[in-house]
Amino acid sequence: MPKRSAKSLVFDWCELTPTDEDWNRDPADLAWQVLELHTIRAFEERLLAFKGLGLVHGPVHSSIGQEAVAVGATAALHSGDRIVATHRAHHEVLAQAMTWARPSGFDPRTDKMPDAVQEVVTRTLAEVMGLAAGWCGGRGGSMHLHAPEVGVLGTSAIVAGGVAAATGAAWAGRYLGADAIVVCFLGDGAVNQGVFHEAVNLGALWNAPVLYLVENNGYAVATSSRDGAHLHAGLLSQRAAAYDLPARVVDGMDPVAVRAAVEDAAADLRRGGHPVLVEALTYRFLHHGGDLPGHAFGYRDKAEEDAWARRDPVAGFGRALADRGLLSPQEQDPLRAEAQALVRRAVDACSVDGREVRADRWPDPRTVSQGAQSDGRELAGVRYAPEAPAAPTRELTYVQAIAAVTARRMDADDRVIVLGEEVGHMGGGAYQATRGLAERFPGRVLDTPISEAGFCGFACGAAMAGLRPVVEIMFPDFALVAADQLFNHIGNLRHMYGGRMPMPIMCRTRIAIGVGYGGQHSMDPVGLFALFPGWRIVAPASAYEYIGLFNAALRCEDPVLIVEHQALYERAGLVPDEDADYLLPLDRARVVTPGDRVTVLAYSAMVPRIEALAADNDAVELVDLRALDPAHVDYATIGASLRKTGALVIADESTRSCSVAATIAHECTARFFDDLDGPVLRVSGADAPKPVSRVLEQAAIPSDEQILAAIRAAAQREA
Ligand SMILES: Cc1ncc(C[n+]2csc(CCOP(=O)(O)OP(=O)(O)O)c2C)c(N)n1
Ligand SMILES: [Mg+2]
Repeated sequence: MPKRSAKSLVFDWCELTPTDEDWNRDPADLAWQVLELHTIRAFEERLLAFKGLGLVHGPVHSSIGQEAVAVGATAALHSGDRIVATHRAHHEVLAQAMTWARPSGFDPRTDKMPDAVQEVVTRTLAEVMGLAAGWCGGRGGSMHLHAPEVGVLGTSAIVAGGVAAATGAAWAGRYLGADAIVVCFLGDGAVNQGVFHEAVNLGALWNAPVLYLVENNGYAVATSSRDGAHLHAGLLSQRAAAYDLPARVVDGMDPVAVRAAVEDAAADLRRGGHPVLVEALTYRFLHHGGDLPGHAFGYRDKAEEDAWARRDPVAGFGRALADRGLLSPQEQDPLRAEAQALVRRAVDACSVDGREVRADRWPDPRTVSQGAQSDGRELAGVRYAPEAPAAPTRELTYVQAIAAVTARRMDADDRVIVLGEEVGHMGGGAYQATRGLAERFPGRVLDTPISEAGFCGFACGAAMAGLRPVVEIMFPDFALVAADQLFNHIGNLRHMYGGRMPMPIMCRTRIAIGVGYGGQHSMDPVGLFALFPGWRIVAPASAYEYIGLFNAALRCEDPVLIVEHQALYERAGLVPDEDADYLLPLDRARVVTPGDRVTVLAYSAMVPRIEALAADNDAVELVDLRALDPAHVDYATIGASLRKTGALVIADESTRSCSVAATIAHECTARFFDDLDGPVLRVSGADAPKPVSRVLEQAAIPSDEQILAAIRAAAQREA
């Protein structure tokens, strides 16, 4: 039997209880907290009634019982501090928004309620009801709230979905010189999600000023967090030990305790300390959603609920204030009345007598798709470069162009950071695409742990906080590991949050088809990303195009996927000798070679390949699609070509069922039916993962003969 060492790990863990000093606050602040607690309670009660009357479309996850966590935590924040929260966040959004709207020194006992406070309550109610005046124009509803003007970065309905973004936003804030922190609220259920661990690790590694506030309300739907059913560790807060972060446990039914704990942790963060995990012990009074108690569903009993009800945070705070002689019941009554009036006025603004939605408050159905992508104003007026480099020129390989243009943009704009696996190591990554950047831009090239969901989500938060992250996904297949962050978040948020939030992330990835990497490293990601309307997609086929499209992409306020290809990396091409800032449009195809009998659409490495194959064939008009997201495929250029040729072949290497060519073929048939003399022909990869065996991999991508046969068939009008 091996001998065990006497060493043991020490973990900075403690419970925090408030002292008399923590109660010794400005009476106006205590009165404000009473007002907030009652406002949240009245708001939630009204929402549940509205749900019953059909005035709320979608779930209502009420925060009744948990108000003290929100009120205590936001009371500890400074102006400029922001929050990220979850599907259950009405209390946090209201508390944060009201706190931001509160004029300094405002005393709710004596001063007239400012319009700004009323407005945040009304906008929150309007959003939950799906109305135009809501924070997100009614698109987000209860679970997807975004109110940057009052310090709410965003809430996510994906359990743990916002933890990485909170971490990235906190890091970005410090990078940009702010003294602010981010409080990331999450539930007890969220600590079992992989992205929680990835994000907390990044926060710890890179010292992001983020406070992870776990609102342990005892349950994730019907699964208890206190009976060992989904948490093997006896203590939830033990999770912090794995990342060597301090953990604090506090009574979440007491706003004074929560405020003291958050203030303590925040002070540490502001001094440059590590992230902190605070676990607030609280209780969800009702079932997961709706107005029934949990015991109605059999997973807990009434005795347990009654015991917690005796610790009601709203009533309890009121009693404690009275017992301590700080605020008498007579002084609290008008505060409760004022809270109810705030909610009543919000109800009047959104409904007719609380019975039906005011018809003129709905958003215009014609705006349903607006804002899924930017309207392009950030690129308006740009003078694009010609399709070929102007002399004098020099030669650069494709991969050298990647490093050169990234360096150029980092030089010009401090907001540009680079992150990904090995981007700084080995001189510049496994393929030298980030060569020299780490040495030249210390602190801005972040070698990430292998945690795609964590670092993509981190980039999402950094972009929301004002940076322009360039993320390298080593192989496109790994995008699936980060799919929730890339698609549910990065690709969706702009639209879901009302269409006004820029999401300037660039994601670089390289197709590695043809080098024997097999079924988990050989993806063409275009078809996948094209499923999500927030993403723009470009595939530069030469060094010259790479620089021009990269420059445009970094000016664009949408997430842009730049698709590279292993087969292009060592290809040399001409680029301008001096101008490294030229732009090429993100929505235009390029006619590579003119022809008169058949249009061939291709992108990335298929472009030079088909160009060589059809070099002597005057019939072929080869068009490099270049822009591949459905909103920006250049149908004008394709249509002009088809009017000339009357026949269409689309060629790509993707697995056939994952290929964007299906969508493009459909669009071309619908738009240009009269110009087509025959069916659109597709040449694509086999409908199978790419195998490793050299002969099988070759069989899985279109052969020269297949491409030429399709061109011949189309040219001869034989399907
Ligand atoms: C990734 C993901 N899985 C499952 C769900 C469905 N779901 C919504 S809330 C929830 C429970 C979350 O529990 P917890 O994190 O403790 O938050 P609470 O509801 O208690 O506030 C579940 C399973 C989801 N929204 N997202
Ligand atoms: Mg919970």
